[in-house]
Amino acid sequence: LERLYSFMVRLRLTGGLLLPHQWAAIHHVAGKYSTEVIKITSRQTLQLHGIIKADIKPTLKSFHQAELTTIATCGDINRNVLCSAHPAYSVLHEQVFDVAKKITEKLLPKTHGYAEIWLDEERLGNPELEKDELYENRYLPRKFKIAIAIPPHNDVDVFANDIGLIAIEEDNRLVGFNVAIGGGLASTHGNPDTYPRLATEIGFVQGEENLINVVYAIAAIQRDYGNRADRKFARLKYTVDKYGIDWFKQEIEKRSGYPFLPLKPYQLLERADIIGWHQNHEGKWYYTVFVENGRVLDTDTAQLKTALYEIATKKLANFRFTCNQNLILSDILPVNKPAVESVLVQYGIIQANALFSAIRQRSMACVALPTCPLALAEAQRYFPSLISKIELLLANHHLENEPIIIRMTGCPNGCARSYAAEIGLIGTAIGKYNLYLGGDYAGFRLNKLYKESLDETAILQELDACFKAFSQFRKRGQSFGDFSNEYFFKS
Ligand code: SRM
Ligand code: SF4
Repeated sequence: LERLYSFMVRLRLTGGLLLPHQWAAIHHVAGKYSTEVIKITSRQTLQLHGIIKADIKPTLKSFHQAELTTIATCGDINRNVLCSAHPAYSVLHEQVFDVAKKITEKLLPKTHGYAEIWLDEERLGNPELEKDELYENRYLPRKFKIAIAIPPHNDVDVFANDIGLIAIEEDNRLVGFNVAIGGGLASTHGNPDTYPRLATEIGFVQGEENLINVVYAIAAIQRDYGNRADRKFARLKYTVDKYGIDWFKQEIEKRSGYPFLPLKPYQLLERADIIGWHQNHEGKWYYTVFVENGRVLDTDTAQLKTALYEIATKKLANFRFTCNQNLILSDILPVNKPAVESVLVQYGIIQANALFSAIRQRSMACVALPTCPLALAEAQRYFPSLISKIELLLANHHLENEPIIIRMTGCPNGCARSYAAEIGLIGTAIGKYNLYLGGDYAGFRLNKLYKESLDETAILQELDACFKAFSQFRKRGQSFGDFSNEYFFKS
């Protein structure tokens, strides 16, 4: 008798966009094969958990019928390419989204194995057809991540990626991208040689074709020079630090044939999703739903899963996922807005959204227990109740409207990007967390370790003291992250 193995599957969803029939398909697959909860991830896609081994193939086939795939969403390969999700932030949104799709295509593996194994397609039997110039026969040394931000929004946490691209707009035109390399967040407790790192900007690239060549060259350099002996040091950030930025930049220029131009100025101001109704440049509406830790399900107070299914089956909106694990119902024609509104009210979504505090709206936790095998502590199951207690502390110091970015992960891998938060909590053991402070609001600065291995009582005591100092000594308009960085880490 075989053990009852169960698995998680993750979709590849460039820029986090789903059409209504695809959401309906996922709704059915989740009901039939998984735990029924649909999880929006911190990389703008969806995961289903608890799929037993025998159901994997039917699951992937159902996805395929809905023109969806799970190819290369795990493993040592380019992962889901992120793209700013907010349709109203710029008229360039569609153009940038197309660039993200082209990068995805360029860096997809050429193997036919996925189709043969999971979709029962015929074996090609001709290795020539599967020749893969980028991945060759060895893939990359480690996972590889790319994100594109559209200023002034940094919802993608662009500098946390191996390659971060910042779209540059001049006179309402997309003129190119600033390129940053070497971001990555994981570290290992007790191993100071491992570290989180934000990507370093190296230059500006004009034109889409040049950009794709530059991105391809970076991946190829990592393939050739990345550490294949020790997986702990195999991410691009270590390759960049080992060989140096100057060498890396020259090597990209040599391989791509494109000399970088000087960096262009831009401003990143915001990482949070702005909950509620907004209108884009074409007059279409979109509604951003706060989905706590990305878990789409029905509760007593709000039946989000049912509401979304109804919106999908009536084809009232597209579905866009944000890197803050939230959902945007987008591309809503003005004539359909009342119908969407009525579904959202009927199932309690608009009422629930109105109650979320500023800090909760900016909170994010990773999956952690019980499904993540690497978790040392709870995260998404526990964080909501901790936030409720933190809300009370903030209210005591008259800080309840303070927009603080707070994130929790169950281990130092940083899947909810806890190292890039103003307050980061990183699990060390069951019920214990390291407390990090001092990241900035827009995502340009990592936080720093403030106190180690705290239980809940100690976390709340420490934060209470921090909020007290903040309310007394902050400079006018200073964010909590900037205050903490200055006040608690002055040497
Ligand atoms: Fe992650 C591994 C969940 C975003 C760094 N991550 C895992 C695994 C697959 C555990 C495993 O290897 O067995 C987790 C599955 C848990 C579960 O039960 O579902 C997992 N990671 C997640 C998600 C679902 C967290 C979430 O709650 O949203 C995110 C899925 C993203 C996606 O759609 O592809 C997720 N992971 C991230 C991020 C954030 C990001 O990419 O913006 C990071 C930090 C950035 C980075 O990569 O540096 C991240 N995950 C890791 C690492 C550490 C990588 C490293 O450099 O060492 C691991 C462990 C590993 O790769 O060995 C890991
Ligand atoms: Fe699992 Fe750690 Fe990632 Fe959380 S941060 S999902 S505990 S690997």
